[in-house]
Amino acid sequence: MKIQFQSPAVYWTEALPVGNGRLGAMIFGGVEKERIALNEDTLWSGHPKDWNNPGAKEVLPKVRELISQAKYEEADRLCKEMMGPYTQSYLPFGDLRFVMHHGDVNHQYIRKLDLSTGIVTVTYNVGGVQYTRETFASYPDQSIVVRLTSSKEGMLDFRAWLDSPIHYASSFDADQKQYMISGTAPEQVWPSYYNSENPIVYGAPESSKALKFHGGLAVVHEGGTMKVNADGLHVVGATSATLFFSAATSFDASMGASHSEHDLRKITTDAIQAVSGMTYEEIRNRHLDDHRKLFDRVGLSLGESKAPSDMPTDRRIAEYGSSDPGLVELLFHYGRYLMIASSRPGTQPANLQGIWNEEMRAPWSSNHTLNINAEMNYWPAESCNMAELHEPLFEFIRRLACNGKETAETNYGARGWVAHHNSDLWAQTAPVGDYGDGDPVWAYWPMGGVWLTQHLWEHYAFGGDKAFLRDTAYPVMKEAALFCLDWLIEDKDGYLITSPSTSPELKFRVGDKCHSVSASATMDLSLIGECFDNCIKSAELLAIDEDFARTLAEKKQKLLPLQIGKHGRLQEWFQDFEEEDVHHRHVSHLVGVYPGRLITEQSAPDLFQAAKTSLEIRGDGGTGWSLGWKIGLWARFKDGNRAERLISNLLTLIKGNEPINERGGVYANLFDAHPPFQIDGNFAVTAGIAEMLLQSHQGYLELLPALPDAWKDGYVKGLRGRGGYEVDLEWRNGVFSKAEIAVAKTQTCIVLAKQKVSITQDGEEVTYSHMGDGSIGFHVESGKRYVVSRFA
Ligand code: FUC
Repeated sequence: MKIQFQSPAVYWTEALPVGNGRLGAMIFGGVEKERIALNEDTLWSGHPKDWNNPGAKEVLPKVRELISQAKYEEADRLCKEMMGPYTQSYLPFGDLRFVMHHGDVNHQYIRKLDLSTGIVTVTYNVGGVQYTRETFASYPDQSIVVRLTSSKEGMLDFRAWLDSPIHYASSFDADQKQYMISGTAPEQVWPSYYNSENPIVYGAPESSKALKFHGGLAVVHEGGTMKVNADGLHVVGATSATLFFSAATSFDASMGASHSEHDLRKITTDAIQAVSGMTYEEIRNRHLDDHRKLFDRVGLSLGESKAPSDMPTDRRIAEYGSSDPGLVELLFHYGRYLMIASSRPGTQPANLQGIWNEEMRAPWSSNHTLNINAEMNYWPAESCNMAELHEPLFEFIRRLACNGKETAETNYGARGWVAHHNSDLWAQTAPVGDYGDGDPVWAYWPMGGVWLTQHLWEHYAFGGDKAFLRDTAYPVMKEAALFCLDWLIEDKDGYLITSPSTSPELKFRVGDKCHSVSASATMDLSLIGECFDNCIKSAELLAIDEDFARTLAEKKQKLLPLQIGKHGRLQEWFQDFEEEDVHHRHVSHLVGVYPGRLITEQSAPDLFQAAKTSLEIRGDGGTGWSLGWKIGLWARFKDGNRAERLISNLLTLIKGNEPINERGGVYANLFDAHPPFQIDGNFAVTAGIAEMLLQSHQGYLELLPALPDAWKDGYVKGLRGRGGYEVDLEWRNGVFSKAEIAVAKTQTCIVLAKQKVSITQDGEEVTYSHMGDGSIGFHVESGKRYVVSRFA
């Protein structure tokens, strides 16, 4: 459960993350000079603005006409006129720094993050004195807490302060004993891939509509003295000291804008006063209780590891092999840890970097990228028992649905709501690309909203909360489906198609040229088909909207069928084009296999096989998130060894200064490396491992569907299955031995296990019947646990 090193971090991707959903910190662990890089999840550039493009409506029929005439080059060009502005950027908050007045020479240095406690500990010895620092982000107390102690009395001498790469002013308050920084965020930060002479634009602080931010730092010390001045907090001769950091911005979630009346200084000071009024033990225990309530829900054992327990994590990654399944366990738990740390009810959803970012112009603006990354972030939320941490995404979808209604109307004259490939704190819903700068192959993709609604359905499918389905999920799903109804057009054969359409980020070849937009990418049809299915089922469950559901069913029948192309692959576009890059990182056309459930072995065996062939040809390489997606896909194809190979590929150590490229892996701190750092791969591998051990997308629980040979003996505890199940599983010698299923709903439980089993409840035998397809069904009652054991 530990990520550990024997030296301080040099690169930010070697530092150790803590977070409470809103406040994030990366601990470098410098001995003399410490840097703790800080984030607050609402600190973004920009402000709400009109990003809709009424001109798109005029252009749309012309683009469609060009596509129908196979004039793709002209269509690409004209499609650029349908774009809007780039999104804004997620910003760093600043740094908490301190200088220890004991020099840099030290012994016995250890820096570690314990995932089970959410605490980063740095220990070292200077001149016979043992120094210890503990850092954590408290959710109950909304602050970052750093505890410093020395083993000998009175040996702590240090100065601590805050700074920021954003324009800021510092101040101090002698009465409150606080050091503070505040400022106003830039009004515009251009994406790092956009050439601009003036990429970071500040407004006049008095009139700027950009966000204000404020952070405060205070210290409580035992022994010694403390003074605060313009250089920071100075502690001399203390035996222990606790630093408290809290921060706020003027972002008002209910307005979706900056609220000039928020008293940031008061909000921050109140938080600091409340937390600093408690003993350290109390604060720490409150944090531990909160963290463990979430973290302890799931357990995993994949066999014995030969790696020495004190081995630094970067070495462990570099030397990873089959004798270290513990590293896979660590990677699995890390995804859960990072979600607990970056996504809590009431916070913003995890962005491309979760909540951790040190750059003013972060890669891809560290925004919400909807054509894979934002969804991927939440793949483990339900299966890995963190359903309530899914909430920030739902709230974000709700905001997108409001803004996206206007975009649908203004840009396309369509009903319902639409979101495209990128979004930000302001819930931008228009296509990006700066009105023609971007390439439509990535900038033009109107399926963002449709894909996101899958998460609303899945939350219901796992937990069975009908009120959520009725009040939160269905209204938003229905509006996304309405958009699809208006977006679909008939082709010459009477099939419903989408146009213009891209298969995210991958061009197709016609002759010696590559193009971006055509019609009916397989991904569009898969997402729309599944959105319609989910709406139809919801309407039935809620006993409403019968006519609407019937319309959707009719339209679904008329969707252009998915096709199998040359080489037996699932075709990616409406025609059997060659792709620009046969090993491209996106596997968009396979979305119906995973995370979707449109294409299964049962429902569409030929397409399922074709999808597998497509994945085979795409290969086992790719960016971090691409490897993560492929783990889940191979799990759905029931190939555990292949999924495990992809996990090994992901466990490639990437250096902190590696530029953006397509060779995925992990950094020393196990952050997923696209590279650069992108958190989606961390979440995908966690979800993928869960998918290897338990599947539930076909109406039954499938136990150990893709167990690799390398994981001989093991168990997993606390995974969730659709239908209100919580499942513990054990296996021996690669064979299922026992499952315990906790049930939240009285119903027939259907289980697919390859072995002959017996079932008991509280020691009593439970009768079951064979369902014909190898599965068994038995009656279960809400609140009870059932034990499924293999016959010896
Ligand atoms: C998509 C991907 C890139 C990157 C970016 C943030 O555009 O194609 O690889 O992950 O999002």
